[in-house]
Amino acid sequence: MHAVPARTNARVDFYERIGHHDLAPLWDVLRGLVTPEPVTPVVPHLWRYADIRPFILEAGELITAKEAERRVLILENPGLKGKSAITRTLYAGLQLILPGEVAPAHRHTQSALRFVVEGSGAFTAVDGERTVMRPGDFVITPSWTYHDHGNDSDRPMVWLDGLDIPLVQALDVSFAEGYPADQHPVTRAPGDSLARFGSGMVPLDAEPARKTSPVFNYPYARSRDALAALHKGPIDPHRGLALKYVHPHTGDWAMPTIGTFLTLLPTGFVTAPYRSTDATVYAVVEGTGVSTIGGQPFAWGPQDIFVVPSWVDVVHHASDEAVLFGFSDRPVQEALGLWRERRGAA
Ligand code: GTQ
Repeated sequence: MHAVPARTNARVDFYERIGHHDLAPLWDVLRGLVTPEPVTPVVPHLWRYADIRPFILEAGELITAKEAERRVLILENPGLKGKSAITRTLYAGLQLILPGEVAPAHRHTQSALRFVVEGSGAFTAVDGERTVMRPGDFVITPSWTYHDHGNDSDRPMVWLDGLDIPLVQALDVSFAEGYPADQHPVTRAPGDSLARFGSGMVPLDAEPARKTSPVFNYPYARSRDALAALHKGPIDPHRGLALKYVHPHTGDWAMPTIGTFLTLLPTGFVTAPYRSTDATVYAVVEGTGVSTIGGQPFAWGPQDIFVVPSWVDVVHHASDEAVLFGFSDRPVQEALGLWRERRGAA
């Protein structure tokens, strides 16, 4: 691209005059709009669970889940302060449900995922089916489905929420409403969706597939077993052993706006440099290691969360066998023909 044209007095005077008519000169801003490569305000960042856990529990003393509607501490990217966003299109937060609490039923056009970080045995109900959540489970709340959360266990429960809030905001398509009661009636037995859609089989005369996977809990035990079984086979040098969560009808991503995957990195494994256009949030399930993001090292352990911006090289080094859950807006980029990756240094 050529250099920015000089801002001569005559030009600046012109810009000023046309500004009053809600006009602006493209040539003065073009190079910042159509950049040769992604330019992002998003910065790499890591939240150490041990550091933030006390604040999550403190929030539990300040407000009830019911009053808050959702008692969540937002993981705000330091490059996006005040924007309630972890990347330009995605939101992430840590939600706390104390024993006996209920987060009341509502629905919204934003899609949500839950990834259990601490505790076991709380449930989320989606469209009349409850699923009990265990650490490492990946749970989906599809767009416009009623959902409430509750905790019948005797321990606090914390999970990572991932939502497409900034994307929905950019498109101005947010709709939301409460349900008249705290909890939506339960109409199906726990495990119904998984049995119906999650065993490599789907109902013979299934209704037309929806955009979001009907399997709304992908239990960690199963995903972990799959990765363990692949351990002896070939490993992608840039990605480690990586499996994506899929929609049983289409084989495509489980959610239309958020792509999710689980990665195993064997002990001592160092990934080759990798970058992609989808800024990605990682939650550490098992193991310890260091991820170097744009040359900056971030040491992580279980329950930590970190974010890799768009088009920045990442190298993961697992000190011991590690499992990482990841999510990004890749399905959106792929659907629009925009997604790119680069394997290895330039
Ligand atoms: O659980 O429905 O973190 O509506 C943000 C918005 C969680 C939820 C969030 C939400 C929810």
